[in-house]
Amino acid sequence: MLIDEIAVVFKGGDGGNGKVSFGKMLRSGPDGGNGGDGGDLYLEAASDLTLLNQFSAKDEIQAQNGESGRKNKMSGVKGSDIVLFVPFGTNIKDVETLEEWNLEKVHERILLCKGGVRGKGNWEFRSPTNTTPRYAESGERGQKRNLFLTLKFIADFGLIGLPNTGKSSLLKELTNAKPKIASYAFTTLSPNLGVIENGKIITDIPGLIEGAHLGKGLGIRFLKHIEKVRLLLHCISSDSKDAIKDYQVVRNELGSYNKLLLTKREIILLTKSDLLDSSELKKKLKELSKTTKTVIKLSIYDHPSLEALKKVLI
Ligand SMILES: Nc1nc2c(ncn2[C@@H]2O[C@H](COP(=O)(O)OP(=O)(O)OP(=O)(O)O)[C@@H](O)[C@H]2O)c(=O)[nH]1
Ligand SMILES: [Mg+2]
Repeated sequence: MLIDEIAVVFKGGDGGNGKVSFGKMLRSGPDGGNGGDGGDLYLEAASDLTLLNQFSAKDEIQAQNGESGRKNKMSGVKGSDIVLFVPFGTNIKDVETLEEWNLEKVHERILLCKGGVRGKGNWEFRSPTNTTPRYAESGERGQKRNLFLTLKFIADFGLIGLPNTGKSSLLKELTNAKPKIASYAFTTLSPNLGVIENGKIITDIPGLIEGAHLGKGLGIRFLKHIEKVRLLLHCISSDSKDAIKDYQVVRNELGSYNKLLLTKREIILLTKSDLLDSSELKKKLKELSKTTKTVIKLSIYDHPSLEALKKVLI
């Protein structure tokens, strides 16, 4: 499961309260210490695109609170800062203030929620006119933000197409990913990610069917993922009865969801080429050349064809 959009609540730690106390000896005066400052909450970009998944089961994440002040003028310990890692390319929006941040590069870090300032203990409030202050400050609350995190980019290459066209099989052959593969439709329920040799990321988008933009099959959730891919690898199976029709069905879904998807760069992959003899293959390739897109035939059982594709991608 790849989460690419999620609402979260993040918070800085609360400042610790100041202490009210007095020394044991008669007239030894106030000795309540200050609280500790609350910890700050930072976000840092990292290269793992699945990092937003960590927030799915959590209501609120916060940095550590500062401790309260103690007797003998001892300050409470400062709360620890927390650094949360999110994928690079994450857009962060505060849904109340509408402030916005973009973490574009790995290791880029922002301070998102400041910890609350500590409260002063009663020792700090002593004065010649008030030698026995019986009050102390409360620590400030840590800064709390309601946020919406969106991953703007998922992969360099997205394998798309009708169900069962061999998308996941290709991902498995080209990368170290281990997607589920089976001879029925909708084997893949959410995109898997893999890395090809040059560090580029490739993903298998779950199969699209006619009406996907209206919610049929796995619906628009994955059309949304396609928006976040740079180049489309449109898989059409060699055993298709009508390759052009298969192509058009998927293109129609893309266009009905968002016209801009049709302007994305695209290469057609004629998959499972081992199922046809060479004259049948030629015929299929000729049909598909009507699309004016680059068409590459391949099979997971034909190693050189996979190497050739890798070269094109790199
Ligand atoms: N003969 C042959 N079969 C293949 C090839 N590639 C994949 N298959 C088979 O085709 C079936 C579907 O493969 P998947 O990789 O699961 O297809 P998919 O497009 O990811 O399917 P969905 O996730 O359901 O959309 C499996 O039984 C594969 O073993 C190929 O190059 N040649
Ligand atoms: Mg699949």
